[in-house]
Amino acid sequence: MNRQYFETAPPAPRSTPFGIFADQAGYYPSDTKKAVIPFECGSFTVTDINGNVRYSGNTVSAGADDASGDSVWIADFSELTENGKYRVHAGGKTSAMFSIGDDVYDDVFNKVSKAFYYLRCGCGLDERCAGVWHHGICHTAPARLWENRNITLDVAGGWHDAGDYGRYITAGACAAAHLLYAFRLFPDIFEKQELNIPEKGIPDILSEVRYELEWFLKMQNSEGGVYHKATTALHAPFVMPENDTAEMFVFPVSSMATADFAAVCALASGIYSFYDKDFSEKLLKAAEKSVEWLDRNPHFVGFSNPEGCNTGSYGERDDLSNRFWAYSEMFALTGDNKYHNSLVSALDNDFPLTALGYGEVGGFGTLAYILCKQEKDADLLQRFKKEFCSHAEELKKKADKCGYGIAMESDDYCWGSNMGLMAKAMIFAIADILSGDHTCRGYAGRHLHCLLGANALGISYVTGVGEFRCNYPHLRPAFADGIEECIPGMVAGGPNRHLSDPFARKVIPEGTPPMKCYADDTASYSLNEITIYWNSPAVFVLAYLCSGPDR
Ligand code: 9MR
Ligand code: ZN
Repeated sequence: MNRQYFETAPPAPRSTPFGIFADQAGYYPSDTKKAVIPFECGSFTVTDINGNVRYSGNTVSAGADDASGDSVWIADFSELTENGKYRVHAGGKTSAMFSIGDDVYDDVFNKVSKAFYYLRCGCGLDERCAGVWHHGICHTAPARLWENRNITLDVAGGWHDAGDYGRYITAGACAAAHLLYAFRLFPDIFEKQELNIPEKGIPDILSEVRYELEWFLKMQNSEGGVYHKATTALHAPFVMPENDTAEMFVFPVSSMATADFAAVCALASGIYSFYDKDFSEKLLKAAEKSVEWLDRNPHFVGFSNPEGCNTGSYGERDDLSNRFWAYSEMFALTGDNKYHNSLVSALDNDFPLTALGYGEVGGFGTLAYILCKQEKDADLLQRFKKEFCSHAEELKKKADKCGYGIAMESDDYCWGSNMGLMAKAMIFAIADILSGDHTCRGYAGRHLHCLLGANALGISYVTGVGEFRCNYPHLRPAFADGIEECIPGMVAGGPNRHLSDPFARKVIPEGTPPMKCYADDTASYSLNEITIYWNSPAVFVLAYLCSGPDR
């Protein structure tokens, strides 16, 4: 059983038994392979599973690292290319075990992809697909409109957002977009992937995303507006989803939700047209209807929690990038000039053009434009490509200054920092594809290495992956199921220097360096929750790395 959620005297966070930090999944044979050592030592060795030394070398100082507060030394064992299982040793310390081989990320790729199945709502999880983590049917009762309690509607389905059981359109749109663009850019890897989910016939990832999209379609009202979220009034207690029986509400329409909905339905319509014409057509019609709503409602319709509701709000200050994304996807799908005009007008406003998050979504819009087959404005196309490529160049400079080789600065360690980490790797992946600058691959890889253990706490932030890994995320079923091993493949939010919950403030001493502001404990929602849109960029990055040129 997990530790108690409500604690009076929280235990000190578990710390790694290892003193040298490497990617606990491992490295491809041809990769650059570097372990990070947070203490001075001259030489290091790498041993195989039998304890035989297979490589030795001298460490190189990488100086003081701001975010971790440590001075670090690098053990570069790139010359070791033979398949096997290894550990790095230096100064009497050792690393967790890792592999070198062509399949080192297959398991983690499958696990982070399968995580969405475990988060399905409105159904039970079958033992054949979910193993020990099976559970009963959840959240199928009709929901009530928050603003008109006489109206009930069926909004069953989709994925639970996170550690909570809420379902939110903008969050879902971001996750679905990461997965759909991953499929679009790296289809071969998904054609081969087997996730052991109930549906058959089309690539599993598309069945999984469709599960979310079917819920999306239920969230559109008759005028084309899209309800912002479906949640209970208050966050559920830490019970299994089938035991969360409080009344479900559907909250008012927002223009962000409506725009993101239109964008994702348009994007999906193009992709599913190769598999299911009727579904694709349905998505197109839904997208058109929501874009018409946007045209009729040019002003921002934001969202904040009404009195009496404490679930996620996903409020935004404006809907500029959301509208741009919607018009760009509609143009990409249809080639219709009216959408081109609208997307160009949307660019009169200022917003980041490479952001791939749940709030700022401009990067999805630029990607839609870059990748589509329609006749495009050559200058605009160039401008969008350049945005990604110069963003990657900026990130390279930051990464080269960091002891852990990543483009994360102290300020980047905020709530859900592992999403930022993966989003940076996505920029490198996209820049690689657009520019042919293959050095980007190594930079993307470093960000994955950090996620999987090459970080200042030596922890793998993915449940079920690595010898020392996160196992107690803020995730209701993982706590309530009574099973010691967490549901696998869940990406934890990660270090957050702002310590935004009471547990974090209790266990993390003031002045702790940003990269170390983390505790693997159920109680800490600002450090250790999981969400669909923290998993989805990891799927994208892994799809990219697993589809490398020599694989
Ligand atoms: O991911 C969100 C993070 O960026 C915000 O700082 C935080 C506080 O507003 O909320 C996070 O989103 C949560 C959402 O509101 C409800 N479901 C769980 C999400 C992850 O903690
Ligand atoms: Zn549910």
